[in-house]
Order: sequence, then structure tokens, then C-alpha cells
Amino acid sequence: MQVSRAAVAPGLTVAAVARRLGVAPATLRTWDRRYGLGPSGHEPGAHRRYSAQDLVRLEHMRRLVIAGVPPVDAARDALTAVLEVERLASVTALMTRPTTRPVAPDAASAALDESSGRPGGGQVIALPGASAASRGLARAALALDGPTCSAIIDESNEARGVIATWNDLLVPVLAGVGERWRSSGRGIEIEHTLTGAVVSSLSEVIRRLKHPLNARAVILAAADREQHSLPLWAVAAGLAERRIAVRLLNEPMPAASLVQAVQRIGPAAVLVWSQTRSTGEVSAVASLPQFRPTPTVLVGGPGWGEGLPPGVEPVFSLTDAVERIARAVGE
Ligand code: B12
Repeated sequence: MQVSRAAVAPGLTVAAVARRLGVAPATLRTWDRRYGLGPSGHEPGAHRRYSAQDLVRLEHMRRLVIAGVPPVDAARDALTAVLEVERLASVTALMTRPTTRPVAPDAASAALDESSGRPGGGQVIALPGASAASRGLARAALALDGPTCSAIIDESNEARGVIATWNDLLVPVLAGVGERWRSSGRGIEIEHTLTGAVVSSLSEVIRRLKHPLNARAVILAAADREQHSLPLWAVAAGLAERRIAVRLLNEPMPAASLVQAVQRIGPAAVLVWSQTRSTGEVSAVASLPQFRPTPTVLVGGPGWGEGLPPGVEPVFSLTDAVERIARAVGE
């Protein structure tokens, strides 16, 4: 569709578009030169001004490139896509808003910068052997682009299910981001972006479960002082796909509160996650198998050491956890 130029005049400069999209001005010039994604109404001698329609196209291009689509294909799509009226309206509103600080211009430019000839611009998350989707997700996380991260995860959940999404798309990126932090001490903001997107996408799967099959409850809990909880979200979503509902206690759970929760709810299964050695306290789970009716008590994560108490069993993967819990509730 076309938009009246008068409605959006005078349009945005290269610098303003670059700030709004979080890409380098040089990248915009490259996209213009190589793919014809420049200001559509540009007249010789006049200043270059981007219209709302141009901005929607560029935003589309940026999303595709971050998602791992080769720029030449992304540009073809951006030039031929039919632009939605609502999108155009919201971008037109964006253009009239006072300029705000860009979202992580450095990271976004680094992720998208073609002009340097160096994808990633030196700011990369190492993902040896990872899929194109994982690389796209890492780029979006590096650009602190939560909505694009969620869109990539949602798409994979839809197409391949939660377990494959977790194992093949998410684990490599989480490990890569963690490794980047370990080796450089940098990137907590990337971990937070990714965490938000993972939780939002997995919540969506969990929310869709309307009529669970399990009569008895399942409790998934983070260990005491444990802030890592993403694997619990993955288990909850994996079980939701099997129509099994859970009580998810994803914040650090003091040992006494966990005991009270199990006593009160009487679950068929309990899974406690510990990511780090400092939180894998076996005494916190020792009394759980003694409640009646006896729950299946499972612990998962690298935080648990040797010597688990009687009646407490380790699980080693998402598939393992989902299968064991499904069996415990009789599904
Ligand atoms: C996201 C993240 C965070 C987020 C957590 C948000 C949330 N709500 O979960 C935030 C930013 C809060 C955070 C904080 C911290 N984090 Co952190 N974090 C991570 C990161 C990137 C992913 C965590 C995750 O979900 N892992 C799950 C999967 C991806 O990884 P995995 O457990 O290694 O997977 C193995 C097994 O568990 C199994 N597996 C995989 N999936 C599943 C699923 C199930 C159900 C089962 C049973 C098994 C299983 O297979 C894998 C191969 O063996 C990791 C990196 C990493 N490699 O894990 C660091 C990491 C865990 N964090 C780390 C650290 C040090 C911290 C902090 C102490 C410091 C910091 N970086 O800020 C703080 C404080 C944490 C605390 N007190 O609890 C270290 C831990 C080092 C250690 N061994 O003790 C890691 C490993 C980063 C690193 N490489 O150094 N973190």
C-alpha cells in the first residue's frame, strides 16, 4: 500500500532512522546502495528523507537479517512485502515522537553491520556448529531485541515443539552467552534479554493448556537461593504439550517453604532445579520422599553432587524430566 507523503513529511534523516532502528548509518547506506532500500521519494539535490513506508521496510529488513536470513533475500522480501496498515500507522506515530535513546546501538550495529564486511563486528557470541536459527537468536539477543528473540522462539515452538526448541535452539545460545560472560565478565544485559524472551515464549505454551489431564499435582521448584530457572520453564512447557499442568515455583525456594508446599499440595511428582554447586543442598530434598502419598522426587541441574538421599533421583535432560513426570502422574 502507499502512504500519502504529506502525512509523514518531512520524513527522517539517515541518522534518525539509524537511531530508531539501532543500526549504524553506514549499514543503512549499504542497504540503499546494494539493495535499493533507500528513501523512496528521494529527489536529486534534496536532503535524503525516509518516509514511514521506508521505515517499515527497513524494520522488516532488520528483523529478517537478525533472524538469520541472508541480507539479499531479506531485502527482496522487504521490497515486495505488502505493508500492513496498522504497522504503518504505528511507525508513523513513532516518527512523530521525540527522539529517544536507541536500543543498544553498538550491539545492534555490531550484529547487523555489513559495511565492515565482518558479520558480528567483533562483538559475537561463539556458537560452534549451531543452526542458523540459533545464530539468529544470538544476534537478536546481542542487539537486546527481545521481541525478535521471542518471535524466533515462538516460531520454533510452533514448528518443532518445546523439547527440540530447548535442546537445539536455546541450549546452544544459553551456553554461548554464559561462556561469553565467563571469559569476559560482560553480557548480563544479553542474558536478561534472552531470559525474558524464553520465559515469555514458554509461558505462551503453558497458558494455552486449558484442560489438563493430570488429577494429581506436579511441583517444579528452584532450589534455595537459586536464581536460574529457565530449565523449569522448559519442563513446564514440555509437560503442557503433553496436557500436564504444573505448579511452577520459579523463584529461589527456601527449603522449609518447599517442604510446606509439598505437604499441603500432595503432588505426584516434585522436581527441584539447582544450576550451581552453592545451591544444590541435598538436605533440602531429603524429607520429601517421606510424605504420603509418596511423591516421585527428582533433582535436575549441574548443582547437585554425588550422594543423593534415598528416594531422590537425578534427571539428566529435558526429555528425561518430562517422561519421568508424565509417568508419575499416570500419563
Ligand atoms: C541465563 C543465566 C543467568 C540468568 C538466569 C535467569 C533465569 N531466570 O534463569 C541470570 C542473569 C539471573 C544469571 C545469574 C547468575 N549467573 Co548465570 N547463567 C545463565 C546461563 C546463560 C543460562 C542458564 C540456564 O538456563 N542453563 C540451562 C542449560 C542451558 O545449561 P546447563 O544446565 O549447563 O545444561 C546441561 C545440563 O543441565 C543438561 N540440561 C540441559 N537442559 C536441561 C533441562 C533439564 C530439565 C535437565 C534435567 C537437564 C538439562 O544438559 C546440559 C549439558 O550437560 C548460564 C550458562 C549455562 N551454560 O548454563 C549462566 C551460568 C549458569 N551463570 C553463572 C553464574 C556464575 C551466575 C552468577 C553467579 C553471576 C552472573 N553471571 O551474573 C549469577 C547469580 C546466580 C545465582 N545466585 O543463582 C555460571 C555458573 C558457573 C558455575 N558452574 O557455578 C554460568 C554457567 C555461566 C558461566 N559460563 O560461567 N544467570
